[in-house]
Amino acid sequence: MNVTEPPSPAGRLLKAPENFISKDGVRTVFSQAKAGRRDFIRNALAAAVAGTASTATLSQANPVPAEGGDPHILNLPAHTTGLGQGVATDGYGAPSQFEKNVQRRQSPGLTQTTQSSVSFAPLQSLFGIVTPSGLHFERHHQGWWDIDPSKHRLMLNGSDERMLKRPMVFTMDELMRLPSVSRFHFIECGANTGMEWGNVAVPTCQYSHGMISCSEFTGVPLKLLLDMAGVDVKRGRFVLAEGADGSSMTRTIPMEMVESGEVLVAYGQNGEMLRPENGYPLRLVVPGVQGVSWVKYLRRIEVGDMPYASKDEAIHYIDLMPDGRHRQYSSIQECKSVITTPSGGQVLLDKGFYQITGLAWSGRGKVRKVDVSVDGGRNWKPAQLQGPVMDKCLTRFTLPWVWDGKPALLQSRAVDETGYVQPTYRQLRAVRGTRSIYHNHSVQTWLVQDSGEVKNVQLS
Ligand SMILES: Nc1nc2c(c(=O)[nH]1)N[C@H]1C(S)=C(S)[C@@H](COP(=O)(O)O)O[C@H]1N2
Ligand SMILES: [Mo]
Repeated sequence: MNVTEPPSPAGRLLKAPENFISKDGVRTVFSQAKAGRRDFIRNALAAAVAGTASTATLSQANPVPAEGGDPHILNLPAHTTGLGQGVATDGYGAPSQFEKNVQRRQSPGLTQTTQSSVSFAPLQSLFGIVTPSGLHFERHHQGWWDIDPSKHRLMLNGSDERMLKRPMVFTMDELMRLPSVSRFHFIECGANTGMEWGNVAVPTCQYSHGMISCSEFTGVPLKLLLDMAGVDVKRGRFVLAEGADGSSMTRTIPMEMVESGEVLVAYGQNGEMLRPENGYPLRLVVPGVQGVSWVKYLRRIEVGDMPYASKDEAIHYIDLMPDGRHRQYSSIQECKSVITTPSGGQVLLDKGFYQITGLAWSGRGKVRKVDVSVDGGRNWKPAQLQGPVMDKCLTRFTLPWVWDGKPALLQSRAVDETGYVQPTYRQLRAVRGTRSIYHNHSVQTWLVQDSGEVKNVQLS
């Protein structure tokens, strides 16, 4: 990798692009400083060193008004002089037409299929920690269904009658009258960032990290249902979760996770019912565990005394180790983070002040700390964590930064409450090799080129 590449032929990209959001869904980072305003840069630099951006510094980020006045202010637009649109009489609200390029997308690096496929969430265009439901990533092994909730059933049984005394069947109505909880959690596919194992640098963080989303889920703790059905947790140390779609999705969940009360039989997502793509009307929520265990269209839970070795845990979702053996049941998503702005595909239009921001998470608890480097990991600065910092949930971090116009290598490194530190590629590959697909949680590097274009690179 070469950090001193010559300036791009187009030279500096000082002109604002036509669209607020580019066609490929990348929100361009606009420069906030005008060339020549050295005092601004100096103040911003001081603030960045101090780790905060003072109001005085930021107030200087205003562009100098155009000569003769800004026509967008001086000429009253139709929306100021005319009558706006009426309130909704029916129908479901939709985003602004100007945001239409913010979409879930299929990766250019993967075979374009529909039913057994993935669509990635546009992380680079999102704020805070909650993923809007219409932008939640999708992973279907056999396509999605919009199942009639009045016909959907959840069955509970034991692998024999000693595991569970009273096999039960619930309708949606019966489930929804039970005590429920609402909790914020991330869901990450075990294959997220999988392509990068082989040193394939996909262009944007949508494709490198977009198989993660975060929602407020509402549902009934599975523990409550199993207690109603008379589970014997001394014998029944595992449950099998089964979906109602044609993928025969079945996964083993250890009973201690269920006993903790964290595993939910969920029907709610971000204040409304689950979206069909995300398992409507019922899905399992298994906080901290890879997405495949969050069985959608959940129709059956069986209690048993050993792991089930189903196809999606015996031959899929296993990690190929350097010695040629496979690691199974490695389901917890380890501590990981990614800078979402500036990130691959974005363009910094001028040197000066930018807020670096990104997401951090851990399947083992809360994020304790995130450090950010702008020189490829030589020096680190602690980022600010935006509250609330929640258990097994995305955490937003920020760091003020003044770009000096020279190539920079941006990285983030998260530490969770167990003290676990997100590894570099070198550290991860030393243990896991290079031929895995799943569970890549390495530090990600974005190269800011002197043209302002940001590119995905790997440091060896
Ligand atoms: N029934 C069923 N459940 C499923 C799947 C599926 O194909 N069918 N895909 C799994 C995988 S691999 C992942 S990563 C998550 C994706 O959830 P999402 O589509 O809501 O993002 O659902 C899991 N649960
Ligand atoms: Mo997945």
